[in-house]
Amino acid sequence: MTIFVAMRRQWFVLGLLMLGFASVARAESAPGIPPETPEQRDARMKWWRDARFGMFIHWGLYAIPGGRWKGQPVGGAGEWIMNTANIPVEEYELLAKQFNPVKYNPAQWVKIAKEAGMRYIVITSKHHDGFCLFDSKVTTYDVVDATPWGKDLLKPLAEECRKQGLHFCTYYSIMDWHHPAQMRGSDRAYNPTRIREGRKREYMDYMKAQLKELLESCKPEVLWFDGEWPDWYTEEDGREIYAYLRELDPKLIINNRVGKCRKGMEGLNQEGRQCVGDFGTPEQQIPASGLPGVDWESCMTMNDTWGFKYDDHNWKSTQTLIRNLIDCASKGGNYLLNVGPTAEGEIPAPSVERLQGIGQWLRVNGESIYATQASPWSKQLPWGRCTQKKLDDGTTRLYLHVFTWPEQGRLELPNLKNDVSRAFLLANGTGVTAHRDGDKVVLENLPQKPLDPVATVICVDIKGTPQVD
Ligand code: FHN
Repeated sequence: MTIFVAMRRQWFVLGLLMLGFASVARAESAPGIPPETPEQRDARMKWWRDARFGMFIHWGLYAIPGGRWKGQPVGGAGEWIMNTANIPVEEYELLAKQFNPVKYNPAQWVKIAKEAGMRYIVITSKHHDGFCLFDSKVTTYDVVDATPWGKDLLKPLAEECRKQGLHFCTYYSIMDWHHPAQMRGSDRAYNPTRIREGRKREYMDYMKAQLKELLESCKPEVLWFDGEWPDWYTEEDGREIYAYLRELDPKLIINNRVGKCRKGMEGLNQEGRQCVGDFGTPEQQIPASGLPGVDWESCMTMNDTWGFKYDDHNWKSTQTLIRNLIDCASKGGNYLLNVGPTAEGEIPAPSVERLQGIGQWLRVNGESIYATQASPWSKQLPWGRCTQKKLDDGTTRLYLHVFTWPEQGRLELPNLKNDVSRAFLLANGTGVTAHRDGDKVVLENLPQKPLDPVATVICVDIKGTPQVD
C-alpha cells in the first residue's frame, strides 16, 4: 500500500460515514433520474447545443515523460504511458514530485480557446492514472498534497473561463489505476481494472465524494465521464451517479459515458436501450450522417495523442480541422478539439497555430456554425456541407459551406422546394443570383475564385422551413 493512501484512510472512513448517510438518504429520496420535461431539457442543453465548438484539455503527470520512459519512446497515447509501459504505481507516483507547471497561465489558455472561437473548455480533473488536478479531501494523490506546485489547477481556470465568457467543464475517469479498491487487469497492464472483493461501494463513494468536491469547488457545467468500460462498472452504477449529480446540480449536463450504452468509439447509444447520459460521444470520428433529435459531440486529437508527447508531430492541417467542425455542425453535433499541454503548462505551438487559423475562419463565418441546426439534406452534398438557422422573420437561412468551388460559377441545390428570397456570400455580402431549374435551385454568377479555399459560405434565405425530398 502506498504512503499516499495510508494517511488518508481515517479521513476517508469519516468522509464515507458522512457520505453514506447522505447517499442512503439521497438514494431513498431520488430513486432514479429527476423527471424533466422536453422543454426543461431544451433549456438545460441550449448553451451547449448553440456552442458547437469546445476545447478538450488532457493534462497531468503523464505530460512529464511526454511519451518517453527510461529514454525510450513509448507507443500509443501519451496519457496511457503508465499502462503501456506497465509502470509500477510506486514508480509512477514519483512523477508527482516533479510536477511544477511554472508556465501555467490559465488566462492565456482561455484566451487561446476564445480566440479560436471555442465556447467551452473540458479539462481532465482526473484521468485513468488517478492523479487529481484539484484539491481533493479524500486522497493525497492530488496536485495540492503531492506536488511542488501545491495549488489547485482547476479553480483558476474555472474563474478565468467565467471572466472571459466560456463555459468550464471537467472530465473524470471512472477507471482508476491508482485507487486501492481497483486492481490491475493483468500482470502486463492495468487496463481494464478489476474491483477488489467487497470494495466497490468504497470506490463508488470515493467517486461521489470527488464529484461533489468538483461541483462545489469549480462548478463545472458539463461532467465528461470516461473509463466506464471495466466490467465491474454497470449501467445501474451510471444511473446512481447520474441521479446523484443531477440532484446536486439540476442544470448539469453529463455525457453518455456515465453509463454503459455507447457503441465503442462510435460513441452513440445502442438502439432500443434506456440509456443514461445527455449526449453521445463519438471519438476520433464524425458520424456519417446527421442524427435528428440526438445530441452528440465528436472529440478529436490534433495529432495522435491526447496527452502531451514529445515525439508526436503528426498534426492534422488547419483545413482538416475547420472542415471537421463544419462537418459536425452540418450533422447537428459539437466538435471537442483536444490540446495536450506540456508539464510546464504550455499549449504546444503547433496546436496554437491551428487554433488561430480556426479562429480566423470563425471570425468571418461564425454565424454559419453557432446556434445552427443540421443540414436539411440527409445525403452528402457533392460540393460541401450545409447548416441552417431559423430567422426571426420566419425565413430559414441555409449556410452552404463550399469546399469544392465550382469552376463554372454555378452551384446546384438538389430537390429544394422552397423559393429563395435572397442569396449572398457571407464574408462580404456580395449578392448571388438564384433561380429554379425543375426540382433544383441553381445559384449562378458565383465569383471565379472562392473567398476562402478551406470553405466559402453562401447564405441562401428561403421561405418557411426547408422542403427537401
Ligand atoms: O482512454 C481514453 C483516452 O485516454 C482519452 O481520454 C479519450 C478521450 O475521449 N478517451 C479514452 C479512450 O476512449
